[in-house]
Amino acid sequence: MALNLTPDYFEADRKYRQARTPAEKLAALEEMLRTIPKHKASEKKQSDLKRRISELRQGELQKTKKSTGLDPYHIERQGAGQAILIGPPNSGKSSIVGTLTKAPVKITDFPYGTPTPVPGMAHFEDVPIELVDMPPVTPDHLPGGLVNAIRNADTVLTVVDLTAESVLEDIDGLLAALAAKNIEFGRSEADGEEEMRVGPHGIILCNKMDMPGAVDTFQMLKELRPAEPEMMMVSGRTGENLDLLMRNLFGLLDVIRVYSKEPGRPADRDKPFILPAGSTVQELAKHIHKDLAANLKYARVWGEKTYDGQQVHGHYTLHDRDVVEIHA
Ligand SMILES: Nc1nc2c(ncn2[C@@H]2O[C@H](COP(=O)(O)OP(=O)(O)O)[C@@H](O)[C@H]2O)c(=O)[nH]1
Ligand SMILES: [Mg+2]
Repeated sequence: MALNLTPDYFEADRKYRQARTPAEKLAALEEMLRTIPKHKASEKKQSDLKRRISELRQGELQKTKKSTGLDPYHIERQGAGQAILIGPPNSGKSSIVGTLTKAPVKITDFPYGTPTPVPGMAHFEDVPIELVDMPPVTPDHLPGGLVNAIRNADTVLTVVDLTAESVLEDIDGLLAALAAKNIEFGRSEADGEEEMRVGPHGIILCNKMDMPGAVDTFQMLKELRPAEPEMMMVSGRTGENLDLLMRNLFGLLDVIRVYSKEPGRPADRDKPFILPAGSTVQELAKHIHKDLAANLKYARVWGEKTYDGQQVHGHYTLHDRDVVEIHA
């Protein structure tokens, strides 16, 4: 049955996906609950929203209660999005973060080399994406703080070791433990073309593809496991396929980058503005400065979908890599 979601709902959903803080997430979720069409087909979705709202409120309450002592698992979000790496000891989480970022990770051949989260900044082209290396987890050991960090991430990378005998159980065990905490990565709630998502995206990173037999093991896992969540094979040691991983992380964020330019000057290519996919010229202007949005007259756009310097209105939808000259 179709959910017949409204533009207001999609707008709230978009805000939710872009929210950086629990307070912003809470506001967006409440808006989603307010705007979702109330009928039989959307009941499950409504109760999911209610559950997320109450979890977030709980989390905020806890925070005010224990104002002393920081949550060791909480890492401030930086960059265009945050991906956190979880998985059993020695699967290669620290190696992957170490290869992609300048973070001071510790790579060890003993199990508990990473006692606290270590964030680092990785890049897809000119887009910064934060990676967070986490202490090891097992299905029986998922600390509450870590579960919260997972809920607040954009993407969860579950890292497993292709040379471990237990690789299939490692994947299934961790996914089941997360599902028990209501964190599910598949598109199980997809309803026709209307994809529903309240939690983070998930990718399973099958690491150590450089080792003998690892590629065969990966093929076997592909045959045994469902298509979702997506599985990729990588090597934290040689770096193989990590470029693909970064491209995938960028794709999942569902953002565009645009460059601003001033009349008569070249575009500022150093630092893109990162905006939710579907953003308009008006939204870019608001992002730059609220006065600019109020005084916006028109803009000129250079990009794949326009002819050079094409004049557009505020409601023009921007595309990835557009160059925009705002006239106010
Ligand atoms: N061959 C191979 N070894 C790896 C790879 N990634 C990590 N390792 C080794 O696996 C062990 C554990 O790595 P580490 O990154 O500390 O794992 P973590 O406990 O998940 O953070 C170390 O001995 C690494 O050198 C990889 O892609 N290929
Ligand atoms: Mg580690």
